[in-house]
Amino acid sequence: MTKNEIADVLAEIGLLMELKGENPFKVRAYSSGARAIEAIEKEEFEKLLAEGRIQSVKGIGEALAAKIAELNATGRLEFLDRLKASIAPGLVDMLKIPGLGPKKIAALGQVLGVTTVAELEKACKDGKVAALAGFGDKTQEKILAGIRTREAYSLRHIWWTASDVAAPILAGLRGLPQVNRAETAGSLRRGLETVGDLDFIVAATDIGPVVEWFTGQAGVKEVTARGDTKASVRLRSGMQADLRIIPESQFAFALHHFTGSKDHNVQMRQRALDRGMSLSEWGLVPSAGEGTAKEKAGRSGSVAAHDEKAIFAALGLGYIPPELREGMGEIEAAERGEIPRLVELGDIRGAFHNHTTESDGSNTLAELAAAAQKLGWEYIGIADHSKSSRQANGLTEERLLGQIREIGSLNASRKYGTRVLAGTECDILPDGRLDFEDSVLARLDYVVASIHSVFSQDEAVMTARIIRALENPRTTMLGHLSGRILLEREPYKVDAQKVIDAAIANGVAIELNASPYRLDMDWRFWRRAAGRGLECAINPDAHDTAGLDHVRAGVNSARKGWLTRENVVNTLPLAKVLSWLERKRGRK
Ligand code: DGT
Ligand code: CA
Ligand code: CA
Ligand code: ZN
Repeated sequence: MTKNEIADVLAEIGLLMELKGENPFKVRAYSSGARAIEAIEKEEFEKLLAEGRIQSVKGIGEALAAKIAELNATGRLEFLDRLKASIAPGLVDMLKIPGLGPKKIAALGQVLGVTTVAELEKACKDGKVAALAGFGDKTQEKILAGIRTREAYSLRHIWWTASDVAAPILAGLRGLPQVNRAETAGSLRRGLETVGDLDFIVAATDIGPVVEWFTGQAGVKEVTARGDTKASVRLRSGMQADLRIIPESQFAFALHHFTGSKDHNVQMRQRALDRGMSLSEWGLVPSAGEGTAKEKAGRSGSVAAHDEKAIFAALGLGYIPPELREGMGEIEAAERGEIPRLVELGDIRGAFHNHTTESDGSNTLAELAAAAQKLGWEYIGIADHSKSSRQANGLTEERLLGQIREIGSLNASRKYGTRVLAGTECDILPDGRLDFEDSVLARLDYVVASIHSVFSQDEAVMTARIIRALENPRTTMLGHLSGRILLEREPYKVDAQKVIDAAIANGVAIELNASPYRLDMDWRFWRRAAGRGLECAINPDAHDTAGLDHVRAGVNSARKGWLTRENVVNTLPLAKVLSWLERKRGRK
């Protein structure tokens, strides 16, 4: 287990003990132990562990030291397993309700005896929660609203997770001897930021064995439907997956239909009707004459299409990539031959916003540089947190200057083929000032300005705050515009359109934060904004070397936002990026 994983386990123990209503001193020992471990360097931590001296860290007593050793040796902890078993799972579920912390949950459990979310909901509706000391009407309403949000969230999954779950299923299907072609469809294929269920489309010579394999996979918890040509399963991960099997000749039509979106399909069908045709999952057939679309498919007058390109062509359209099929003007653009060449993963030559162990990342500067070199990147930017982000171990001026020197000597050593750029993810303070003085910011290659505190300002105040930061001539780009965490935290209130206007007016780029949990600024804003000249940086916001791979999710969202290579700064080669940064600094 890594240092950060061990810290997470200790923090979880603290949380669970608090939930159980245990002695606050014990609770605090675990939560402060977790923080103590987060604060020490990775190398230092590993050295202390190896030498059996972890107890020398302030805040780590005998009991914690033993647990850390067990976690490090086995990756598990018996104590945690027992602790979990001793708490009603419903109480743990309640931790996911926004606005409900462990202390409140413990009180609800002890006083009202509720042990499930459903019981809690009923208690709220009966007004029992409001009557409790320390709760009140407002809190009760907040809990009810939180339960509703949680329900809506639990039905969807972030794209990254869905794609991880889908990949081995797709590979498994393709590996079956009966399968000619197999693809994922639905929101997953469209690269939507969250996915409801997984859809698989298969052309097969023999249906039975394919359904057998699909419903019998190791990850299947329950088979929810089984028909002649389709099956649905619920997976252990909680995800639902649909399989549809069709004859080879209909594959392209089914793939197009089940890729959606619904809005795109409705517009495509209307277009077919306007041409005297009828488009469905079965084919593209003349609307006149006897018989259903299914019966007409393959008969004379019906269109044969080996791939989707042929379907679009038959309706007088250029190919529309799945990411654009949201019914948001793509058909009109395809009619005019104006579907752009969208940015691709292979266009990315580096990235700006990444964290090291100096703040809250778990890999060092050198480790990130090595990983970037492995990806073939020409440059990697380091943007650790600034001093006000204490929870993320933000850098003081002194530490930042030290890091700039370290980056300088790493580049001078020419040890890695990837150039390291010195930046900061600088907090935007509540009044819109930046967290570092101008003299410090002037030493950097660039500045990513982000909001990390006081999320609750009203919209006008928050918007003005961000715009003030954009007007600062040191700001190169704005980090995660809305602060949303997908399926977890709502965005703070901000007028995105005004922020975009200000970014364009001040020559500041906006990041497309590629963390699969953020994907912020949202793709729905990009097409129009880029059309008006807004520059985009696809930033992985990596907190470890594996996180660099998240640019993949960012590229997906950029494509959904109709962005081309020209709109994305980090597709530029090193020399051009350096002069771009120089120009930005030249704004002063
Ligand atoms: P999801 O799963 O909620 O993230 O969203 P999708 O888009 O994957 O939707 P899903 O799984 O219900 O269906 C896959 C596609 O099948 C959908 O994008 C379009 C097509 N489809 C499903 N039901 C309908 C429908 O009632 N009308 C039309 N036009 N298309 C449909
Ligand atoms: Ca789906
Ligand atoms: Ca589905
Ligand atoms: Zn941030």
